[in-house]
Amino acid sequence: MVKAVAVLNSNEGVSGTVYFTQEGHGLTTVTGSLSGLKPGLHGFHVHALGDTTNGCLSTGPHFNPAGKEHGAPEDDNRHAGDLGNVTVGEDGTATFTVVDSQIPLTGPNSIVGRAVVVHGDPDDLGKGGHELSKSTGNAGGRVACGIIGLQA
Ligand SMILES: [Cu+2]
Ligand SMILES: [Zn+2]
Repeated sequence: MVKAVAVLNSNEGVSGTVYFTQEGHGLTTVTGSLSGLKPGLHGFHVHALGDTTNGCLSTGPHFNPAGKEHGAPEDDNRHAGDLGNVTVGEDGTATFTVVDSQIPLTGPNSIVGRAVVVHGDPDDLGKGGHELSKSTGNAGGRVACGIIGLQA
């Protein structure tokens, strides 16, 4: 079992922790909790770079080793980092579990050392018809992010 964690920080009052586990070469399970967000859907992605020198802006685009378009987690044509949306309740918090096949913790496409990013708006999953739908899901600003690091 390989484990990783990202502690999310923000200068907009959002915080949270996201845990990743993977058994062998199997699926990766993502569990997390977030607080300080507006209620509703928020885009949730793995971005390519573990660089927060300029806040969440410097984490680069969505992790996309296969050179595909932005999409929903269940789509064939999606970025590896496309984990869809998290749902925030009226109290501003979210707890979630995501199971995914494209975000391994080992090997050439490992997400360790990259960043998890939460956005201010819903991810349209590539289907919104906006000029940004096929690149970012038009999910708005990057309100919190954290670098994914290995855990004991
Ligand atoms: Cu993102
Ligand atoms: Zn994407």
